[in-house]
Amino acid sequence: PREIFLKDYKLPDYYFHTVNLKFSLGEDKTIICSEITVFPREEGTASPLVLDGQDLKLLSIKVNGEELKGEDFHLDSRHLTVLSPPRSNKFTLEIVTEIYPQNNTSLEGLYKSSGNFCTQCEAEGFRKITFYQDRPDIMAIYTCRIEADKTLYPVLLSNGNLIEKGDLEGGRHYAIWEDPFKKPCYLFALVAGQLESRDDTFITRSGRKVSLRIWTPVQDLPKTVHAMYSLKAAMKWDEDVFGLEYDLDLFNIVAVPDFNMGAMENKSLNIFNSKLVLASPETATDADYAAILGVIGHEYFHNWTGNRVTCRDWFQLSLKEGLTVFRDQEFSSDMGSRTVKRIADVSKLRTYQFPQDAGPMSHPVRPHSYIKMDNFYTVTVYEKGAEVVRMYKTLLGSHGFRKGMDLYFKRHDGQAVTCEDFFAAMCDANGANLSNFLLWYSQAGTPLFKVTSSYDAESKAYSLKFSQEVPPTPGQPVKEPMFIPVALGLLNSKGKDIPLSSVYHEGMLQSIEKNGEPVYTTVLQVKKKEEEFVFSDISERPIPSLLRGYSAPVRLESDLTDSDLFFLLAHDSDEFNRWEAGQVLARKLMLSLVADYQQNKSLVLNPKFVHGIKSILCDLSLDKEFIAKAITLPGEGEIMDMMEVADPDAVHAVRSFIRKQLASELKAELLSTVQNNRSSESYVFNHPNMARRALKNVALAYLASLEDTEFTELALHEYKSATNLTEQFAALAAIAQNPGKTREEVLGDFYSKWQDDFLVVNKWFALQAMSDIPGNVENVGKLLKHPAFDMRNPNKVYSLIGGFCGSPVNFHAKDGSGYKFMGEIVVQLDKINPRVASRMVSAFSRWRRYDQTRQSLAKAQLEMIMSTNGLSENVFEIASKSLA
Ligand code: BAL
Ligand code: ZN
Repeated sequence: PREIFLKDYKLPDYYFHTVNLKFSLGEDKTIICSEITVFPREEGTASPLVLDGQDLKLLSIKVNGEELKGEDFHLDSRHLTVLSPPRSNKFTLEIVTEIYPQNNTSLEGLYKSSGNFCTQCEAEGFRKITFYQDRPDIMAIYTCRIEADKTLYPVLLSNGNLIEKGDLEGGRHYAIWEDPFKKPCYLFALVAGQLESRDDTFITRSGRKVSLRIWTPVQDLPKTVHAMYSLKAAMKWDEDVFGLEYDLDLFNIVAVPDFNMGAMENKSLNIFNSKLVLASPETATDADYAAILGVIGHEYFHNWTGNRVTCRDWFQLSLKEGLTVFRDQEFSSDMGSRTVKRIADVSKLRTYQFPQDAGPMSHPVRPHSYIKMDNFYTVTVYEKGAEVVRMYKTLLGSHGFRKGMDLYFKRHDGQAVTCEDFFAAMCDANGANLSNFLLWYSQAGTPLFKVTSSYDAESKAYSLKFSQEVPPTPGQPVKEPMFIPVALGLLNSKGKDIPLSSVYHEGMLQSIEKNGEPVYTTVLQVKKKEEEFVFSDISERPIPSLLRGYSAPVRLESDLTDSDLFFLLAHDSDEFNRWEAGQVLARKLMLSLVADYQQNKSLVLNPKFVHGIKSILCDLSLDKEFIAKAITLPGEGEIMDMMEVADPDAVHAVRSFIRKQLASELKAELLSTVQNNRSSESYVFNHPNMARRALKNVALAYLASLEDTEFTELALHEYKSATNLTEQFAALAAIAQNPGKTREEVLGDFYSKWQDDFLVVNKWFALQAMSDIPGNVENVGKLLKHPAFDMRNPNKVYSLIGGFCGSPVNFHAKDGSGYKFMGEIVVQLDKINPRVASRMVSAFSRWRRYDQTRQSLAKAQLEMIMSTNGLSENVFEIASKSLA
């Protein structure tokens, strides 16, 4: 397989102006006629025109109406090359291809899902539809004519506006769509099938009426209410916050059950994985409702950040994804609780991105190379990329950030651009010099950021010394210091923020006042390997609240004592840092208990920690979802990530021990938390209700961990009396923690209740797959044969097989059973859907983090995968880099 490098980027020799596509959809084959107007970048060029194409049957190729002969072009398994295109300033290219969507299990290009036709072109799926320059800097105006059987496919959709439709002979019909905005081919979409729509309208701020349609099979239409609410909320929010208005008269969303990703932002025809559209209180949890809101927002926001302004090449993916994730995070924050959303996003970063950044697949936010672009739709490009965008906002302020965004659109609307263009717009709009900030795009690895403090009572000076180190990552042994924005406050002994007006830095006194007033949070700019800031006139030793709101994606190590941390947990005005203080304490505690466990010492829980958790649990002034987050221990993965040699058994034992201990000591408080947070009212999706349910569910899970009949009965009662899935599923999960008859009965009951709803059944698969019950691999093996399971459906694979990797004790079972199971699945899956298979093989990538026995068992599976005949490039890239 060939590796592609950012440094090799070249402008295309030819651009495309208009693209006229005609699809004739059939049961055995689909014929596509493509007519393209081509113009050379430099007039008179003699370069051949190289088109991408994969799994296509070429039926004919014409240039300016003349059929090309064999010697005029070259065809291989990946390219079609027109050897001597006309040396005119414009010519037409007509290509006819034949494809077989009904056999396309990769779910890239044109394929069938539940009998309907649909497409997925990002990143490089368009080349499975027709020969094309499949790269995002080729932007053209598209027209699309779709022809199909009218009974089987009554609905025919593509991008833009419907300009014509009609009936044809033989029970067929057609529709012609025209998209007035130029776009790269990855944003092309087509849908044909038996679908019905929920219709609504949105009046834009300039008074234009936009028709909104959400398409699903008829029986699912009642479950699209929340998706429509989310879409309208997103459209309004983008107008209010960024001044961005929708630009066409129609916006379509289609939900399909078979989809590799969450959703896709095709121009005016978003295609979604059903699980991110369909919701009802009985069949979707609060987490699903929140995910739908966020992802509907995300795809809609791409209309400006991605579609109107797109990426020059795929290395720039974070230009649109990091920015759009940041936008969807902000949207969800504004619609719910900002602190809780920030906690959730930072937890995700720590749980998934930090380990990626510390392993063999570590890559910068803008990767330098790839074998298969599909492998770079990662938490680094998305979530760390969003943190990079957030840092611009932290440094420039809300107003400055908005000015930067306005300039970005003004300069680049209709263009395919780079991360430097975004950076330049941010700097130029603000007259800012962000010197080495661009390193965030090019250097991989999570910076280790150390802070030490000292206070001199005599001079009333408080000093903070920062030092940073970016660890080596594959291909990048030596790193430069990063630009780290440190949002900071200082607390006095009463727990109040000290007003800050100036700071000494490099021998200069810098004012940090705003409009002549002191501030309570300032943003220090740390750019060197070592740097000191000194605050004067501080009348007592303060407690620093560092990296407020998590102002930079770094691993912070500070000299704060446990008592400082308890103090911050109780008093910090920055709610995020209150939570963070609790997490730092919990991480320290867990790591020290893990050491005890490994030395066969008996485990004892620090009473101060129990007391800290108790005071949070009982603090009625706090937001309930904040409490739920604050009393939840860091995940096992997060703790393993901090260990020299990851020990899944020890970490699991310790986390379970602390949970049980807390449950036992806080039994009464937890029980009243469950009792006081019941509600007989019908389901409402809003923050207070979600917060109430979240807290109740966390408390119930703690109690059920005690394996006490009283609490099993309580969980059973909650299961039976629940009127929504959020509470019912949480009760099921609480019961399912403990092996036994009740577990089996309730799991059976749940399946029989929901067997006809595939999305709920996926949750049932995932719950069992993620279980920590010893030897669970056998159970998961049985579930693979369950009639509801299907390896061709990505959601089912992510639930059952992805879910299994979510249980460190079982995936990393010392006998190698988890690895063997996964190795075999990856090989099987790769033949069906390489993109999904490569996500699964990623579970192995950090095998070197474990002990010798586990290392050799995992390595053997990776080698077995590598030796498989016909391995996809997707899996090859991950497996080979993991072994390197
Ligand atoms: N562009 C792929 C799906 C998404 O991130 O929106
Ligand atoms: Zn996106």
